[in-house]
Amino acid sequence: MAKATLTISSRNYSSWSLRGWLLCKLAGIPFDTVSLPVDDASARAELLLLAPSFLTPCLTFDGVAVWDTLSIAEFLAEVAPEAGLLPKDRAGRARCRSICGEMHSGFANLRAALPMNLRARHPGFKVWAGAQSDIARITAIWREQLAASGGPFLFGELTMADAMYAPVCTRFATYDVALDAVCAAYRDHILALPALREWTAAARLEPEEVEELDVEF
Ligand SMILES: N[C@@H](CCC(=O)N[C@@H](CS)C(=O)NCC(=O)O)C(=O)O
Repeated sequence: MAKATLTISSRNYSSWSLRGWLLCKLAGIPFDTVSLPVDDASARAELLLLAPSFLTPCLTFDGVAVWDTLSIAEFLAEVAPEAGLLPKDRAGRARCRSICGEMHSGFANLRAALPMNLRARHPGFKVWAGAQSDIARITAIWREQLAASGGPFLFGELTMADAMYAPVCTRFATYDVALDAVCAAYRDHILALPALREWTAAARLEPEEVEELDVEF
């Protein structure tokens, strides 16, 4: 199989980079990771030329550039169908795509109020009402899926949906969001994934604080 390259941004702050990287891991493809330096504007600009959107993540595979995380997920499901990024049955695939789409295009309040920050911990964090309704919707999706599939992941086995919601699990841990037992168990399953642990360990080695990323990502 052709070797792919995934261009990513900060491991600590960039939730889309985390999703793209987890998707590559779940797909089981060989890939190199290129990180944009957070403190070198010209190097960032040069690397971002790889991504027509100037956003990360961007995957290059066999001469093909794929950007935007949902497109990367679909591309990888095509390249590595045996990896099970999408459920086997058509109804399951439709649900999985809908749930991924909801994450990709929605939950703006949650993203703004609880930015991903893997190194941080905010016990007793006060979540305002706008973000609460996003949390209510996300946990409703999780409860429904876990009841239907029997868990431990949203569709039983790991799929692209779990990669899409993984940064939500880290946010729930960072901001001490209270969850019922079912959702807490799901969060913990995701946080215990070896790939997520590997990413988080690398995030801890990044520069201590990038203030602007705290609000933008
Ligand atoms: N819709 C895009 C969003 C990607 C995005 O917003 N990426 C952020 C990082 S999380 C980015 O590239 N920001 C500009 C930069 O890092 O210079 C996707 O799904 O991939």
